[in-house]
Amino acid sequence: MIMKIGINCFPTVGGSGIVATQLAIEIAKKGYEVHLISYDTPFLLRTFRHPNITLDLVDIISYPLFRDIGAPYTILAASKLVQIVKKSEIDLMHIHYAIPVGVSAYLTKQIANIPVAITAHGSDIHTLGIDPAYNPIISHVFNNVDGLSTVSNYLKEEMISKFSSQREIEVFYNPIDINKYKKIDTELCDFRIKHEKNFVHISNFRPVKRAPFIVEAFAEVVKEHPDLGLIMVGEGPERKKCEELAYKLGISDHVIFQGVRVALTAIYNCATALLSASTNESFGLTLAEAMACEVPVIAPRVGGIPEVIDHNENGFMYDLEDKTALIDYMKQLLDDEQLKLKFGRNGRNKVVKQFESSKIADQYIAWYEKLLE
Ligand code: GMT
Repeated sequence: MIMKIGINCFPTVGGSGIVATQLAIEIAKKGYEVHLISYDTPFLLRTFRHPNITLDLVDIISYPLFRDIGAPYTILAASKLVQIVKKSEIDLMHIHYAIPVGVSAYLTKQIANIPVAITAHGSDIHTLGIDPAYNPIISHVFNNVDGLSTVSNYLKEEMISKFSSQREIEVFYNPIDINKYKKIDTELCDFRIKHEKNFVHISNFRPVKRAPFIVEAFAEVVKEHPDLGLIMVGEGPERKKCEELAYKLGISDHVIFQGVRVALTAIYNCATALLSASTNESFGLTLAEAMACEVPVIAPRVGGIPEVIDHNENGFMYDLEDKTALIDYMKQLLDDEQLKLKFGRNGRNKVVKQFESSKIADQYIAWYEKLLE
């Protein structure tokens, strides 16, 4: 049966929007009709078009009375979802990130009588979702939609414990496009012209990413490796703090801020390792993207990261506050090219086996079919 699927996501560069759009692309390639719904063009669709994907934008209608609270997005999104279900005869609506559009999806189910599935991604559970300001409503939504899924076993356990959900919850890991994220020749890479070896950090610089911790660790390593760079990709609240810290530590010449970038493959390929310092990470999309490029990864042993990194096989994990361990692992990978190559190969193999986007899309499709039975 060829289904018509509505997929709602955030359009921004954050993980849930990338995952939702990658899924939309994969199922469109498999012949399904996809309606992608967001309030702006999702990041991946800015450079990709497919005839089976229709983009529907939520109308953001403001009003002077809403000045202090913002436009009521939950209602605006619900109205758009209901319109699309009716106009395009959608079979199933799939929502990515539970807040606030999980509530819009719940309303859509009541109004348009359509099966609704929600995929929880991370902060919608472990940060916002547990807050009493959101928890009762999101719990109710979770208990009254047709399907729930999430991106790691870690987050599934959080959903069960924090939302007292008795529902079945599927786990689908983040899909990685292994044709886009792969090893490439970086002989001519600009970054390598500046510094022969580089570490890379990619994030939205929110406090949960603890980017300053990376700058501090790098400052120690660069003392022994003067021809070393740190490429910081992304934008967010702590970027300025990182720039100031790099200046204070006297390493500004070594730390390169790139802002938000579309083409990440070349940047990953310049890395001795991808560095993460997140205090929590339900999966860690960029870790898997780097692994697909045969780049080792170093990250804290938190959240769903142990489901992505196999310690000492494709990367290293360290205890959250253990900066000495992070520094030591960075040095090991700088000093041992064979170790770096081995971790890289193992990482790619793991991604191909477990996170390859077409395979993950098949898992979602099987789930949709089950929900529509
Ligand atoms: O930025 C987003 O869109 C969501 C973000 C979050 O804060 O929840 O990312 C989450 O979803 C990604 C895709 O499933 C995961 O790879 C990230 O690990 C996860 N982030 C966190 O848990 C902090």
